[in-house]
Amino acid sequence: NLHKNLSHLSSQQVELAKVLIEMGQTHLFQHWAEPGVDDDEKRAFFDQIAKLNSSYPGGLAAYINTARKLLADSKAGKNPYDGFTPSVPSGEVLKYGDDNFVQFEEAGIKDARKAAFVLVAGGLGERLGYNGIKVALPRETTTGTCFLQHYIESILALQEASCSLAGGDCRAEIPLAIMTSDDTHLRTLELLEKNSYFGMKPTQVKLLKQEKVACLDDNEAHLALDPRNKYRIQTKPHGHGDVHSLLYSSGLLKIWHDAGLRWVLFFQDTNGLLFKAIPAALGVSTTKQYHVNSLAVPRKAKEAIGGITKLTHQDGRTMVINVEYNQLDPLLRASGYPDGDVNSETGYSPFPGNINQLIFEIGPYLEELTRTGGAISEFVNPKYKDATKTTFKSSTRLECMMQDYPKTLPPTARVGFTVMDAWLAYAPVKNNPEDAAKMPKGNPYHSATSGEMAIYRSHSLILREAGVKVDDPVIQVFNGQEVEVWSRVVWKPKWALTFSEVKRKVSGNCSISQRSTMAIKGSNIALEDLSLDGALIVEAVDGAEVKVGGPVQNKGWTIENVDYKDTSIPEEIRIRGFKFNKVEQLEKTYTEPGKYSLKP
Ligand code: UGB
Repeated sequence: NLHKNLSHLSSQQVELAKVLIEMGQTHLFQHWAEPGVDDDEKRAFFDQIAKLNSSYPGGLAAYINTARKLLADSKAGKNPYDGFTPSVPSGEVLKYGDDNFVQFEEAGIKDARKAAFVLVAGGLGERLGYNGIKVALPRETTTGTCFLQHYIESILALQEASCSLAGGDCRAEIPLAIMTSDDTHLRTLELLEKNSYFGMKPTQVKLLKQEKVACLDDNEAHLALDPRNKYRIQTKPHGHGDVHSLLYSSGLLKIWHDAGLRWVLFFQDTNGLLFKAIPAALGVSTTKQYHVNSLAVPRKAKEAIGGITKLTHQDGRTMVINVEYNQLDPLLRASGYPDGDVNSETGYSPFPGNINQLIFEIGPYLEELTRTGGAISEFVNPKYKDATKTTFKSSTRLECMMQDYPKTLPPTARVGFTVMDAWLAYAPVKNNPEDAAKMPKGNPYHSATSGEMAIYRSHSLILREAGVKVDDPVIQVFNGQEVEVWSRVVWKPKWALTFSEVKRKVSGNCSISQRSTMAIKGSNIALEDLSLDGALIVEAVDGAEVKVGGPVQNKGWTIENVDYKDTSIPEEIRIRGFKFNKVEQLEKTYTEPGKYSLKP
């Protein structure tokens, strides 16, 4: 059939057909109609093949070869960690607010103007089951700011703070790249455009769309035809590891490097606390000159985040790398830890939890990607029909994870990690209410409920550390999850990015009661002898200097339970299990520059 069709194909199509035939993929053409029939479909088939070929480092041939090798290893039951012994690694463990932490924060802010940020946001968030894109979800519902807005405002605040530390004469624009996929691309672009890029210059933001990869039908890596269209290959997502090849093939990494940037910081779609940890983590990278620095938090055994592990090979090689949550327990059991992944006497697993916030030094990173073409270590996870492992229940594909990048680095590479408290650094929104409520007691829910409550806890604890008397939280249950409810305190990133900045803006005897809400939206708002029992919302333009103090008392905002099954309530609210009733508040907005005092 193909031969009959060949004379009708362009030279580029013939080349692609040859690659497929050489790679044992003739089955793709067996059902082809006579020349002249289905020609549009045949053209579309080759367009798809061309795309699959160009978007994978080394092309389709490399993809099929790797797939055959990994499928053979999987069939033979080969352990990817064969020959390696795991042990607990040592890294930089930071304590919020101490001198060391403050110094790292300052070093981080100083170098932030030489950083570029990369948000991986191509995932659909199947575990969460939310209908929209995850970056459009409110990070908290006191202000309703969505994740993407918060991320952009944090980057802009870093840019401003870093430039003023450099004497104010720098014109740095910290770039933001967002990896999207067919599932998220248009909606991400629309969110940005509808909101004028949340204050960032549109040229500062680059969207890089990841492509899906070809599915595989069997151990010989025969490409799977789409069951809905015999002229298409079935495709599935390849994973967040695509970010490396995209930064390389788009030329963006080289542009950043040539512009004198030194750091690239990767982050995920729904961690509302992340930017509290960025200054200090970047400070660790600059001070220790780490080529790779992963952020980690204490991890409960079996929590669905990877464990940072030191792996020592029989041949002497060692590496410090993330071992994904589903592999850590079997690896430990197979190598001298008969109980597997269990909590130690500290109540946590001895292996710190990877939160996939990675900081790379651009120079060595670009060098490595130039060597590898952006390809990183992959894996395959076929679901076999039976123990013979000869047929699959459904087609499979190769996958990759961005944190596996260090796997191919030489032993001379400086790879480290930084552990911070989870209350400060990590509050992802990954699980739907039903699954979250089933979490073993003591394990984090990682839900919309816990994600929002963690924001209030973090802000309350930071204020406490800065000397504010913040009441203890109360325990409440929302959507079947028991959470600590702290005072609902939030501030814009430009108010304070670091602990020193918070301390500069808080003075005298300040106190906040548990039932209170406080939102600070402006950079020059100082709290002086403030005693808050109710709700206080202060907004000020840059240039307006506001002192807020004295007793503020009103009925405040109350919290009402809502059920996640109640579809009369918008999805982004009901997945939290609560909403605020704005009964009474003191709300003040300063729109003109000047000096003001807000003292009721
Ligand atoms: N993502 C993409 O951009 N493209 C894809 O193809 C897939 C995902 P998940 P996962 O910190 O909590 C990771 O699904 O993969 C984006 C780490 O592997 O939320 O189960 C997606 O949009 C794990 O070690 O997480 O687990 C999202 O932003 C641990 O660190 C991000 O990739 C865990 O995250 C992560 O995707 C964690």
